[in-house]
Amino acid sequence: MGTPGDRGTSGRVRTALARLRTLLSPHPRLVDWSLFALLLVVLLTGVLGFLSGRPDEAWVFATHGVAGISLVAFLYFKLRRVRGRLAELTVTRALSVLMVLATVGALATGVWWVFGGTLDLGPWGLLNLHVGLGLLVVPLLAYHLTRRFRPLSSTDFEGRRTALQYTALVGAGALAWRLQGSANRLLDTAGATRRFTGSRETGSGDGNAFPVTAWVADDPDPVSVSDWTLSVRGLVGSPADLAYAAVSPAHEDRALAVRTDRASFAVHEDRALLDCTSGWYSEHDWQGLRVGDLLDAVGVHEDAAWVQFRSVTGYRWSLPLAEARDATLATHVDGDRLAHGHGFPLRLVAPGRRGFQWVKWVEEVRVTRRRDRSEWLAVFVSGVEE
Ligand SMILES: Nc1nc2c(c(=O)[nH]1)N[C@H]1C(S)=C(S)[C@@H](COP(=O)(O)O)O[C@H]1N2
Ligand SMILES: [Mo]
Repeated sequence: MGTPGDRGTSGRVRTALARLRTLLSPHPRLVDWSLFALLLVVLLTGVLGFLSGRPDEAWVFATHGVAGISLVAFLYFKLRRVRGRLAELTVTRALSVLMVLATVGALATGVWWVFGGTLDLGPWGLLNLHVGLGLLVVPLLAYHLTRRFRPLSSTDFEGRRTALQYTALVGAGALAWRLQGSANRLLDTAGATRRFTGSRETGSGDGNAFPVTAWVADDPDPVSVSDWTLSVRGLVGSPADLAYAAVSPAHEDRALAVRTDRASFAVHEDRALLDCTSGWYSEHDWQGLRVGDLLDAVGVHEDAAWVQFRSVTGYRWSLPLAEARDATLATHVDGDRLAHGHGFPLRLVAPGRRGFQWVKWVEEVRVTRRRDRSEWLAVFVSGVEE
């Protein structure tokens, strides 16, 4: 309802929007292939993001964001074209609908996260839901391709027009991605304190007061230092078993355990930032021993290339030898003894690596020639099988 004048205005706006859509919308098959390409980029950078945390890897997250936002326009063109097909619902179409829902859900949770949203799903949060929805797209997309694959042909391209359309659409995506940063600061949302990885700050510099996180199900009983030793094995000159007193700062726990015949180590301190893929980060001064000092004490074979850190739970991760030497096996955080949840008596501090690689409750350091591929599986199942 409204006056004839209103109708005139809204009519004109509608005509203008329709014209803009016609102007910007690529050939249908090109829309489909662009959607596929953008989904691939978003999925690959999403997975790669789990392994990225150093500032020079920021492009991974920028690409993820820009491609995600660009997806919206192509999704709109596509849905406008196919919405009539829903009248007759087949299994293939139902799965396509599910794929659209998962994609829109992943986009919505991603945007919500960027603007500071949170969600409490028991052990999981909003970012985990975002990842879950994204992963759900993978099999649905594979199935969709087997049913609906249509090759691109050169007639789908319209030269300059197509080039301009893509410049406008992806440019708009990049601009929107840039503007969200300013919008976040302006509105002062919880999203404004994000790192380039998307993680938000919590508990930095405050000892043990930061979240305790298990990747999936690792939840061992507290480790008693009287039953615990740090074993150094693999390609080393002289394998060693060290008591807590040998790896902890000299002023602490002298009476706790009989020293082995090894010299104890210089206290090493490193300020490093733990960035968990579930969306938080915390920066601390970690005290412990430098892995390089430990390796020097036992001697490393010439053909050693990897150092694996193994938890009492079976959880394990490897670092290349040179990087491992600079890592820390921490007994303390900000001068406080590590709490059980944070990995007492010993946890790996691997600067620049994502949190899941900072193995807690370390009981063995293993020097190897080749990387142990099974650790990928161990990260997921450790704690589950018990
Ligand atoms: N043994 C073991 N180490 C582990 C984990 C685990 O589940 N088991 N979780 C990892 C994950 S996902 C993160 S983010 C950090 C979290 O360390 P925090 O619990 O001290 O915050 O530890 C990592 N080290
Ligand atoms: Mo994590």
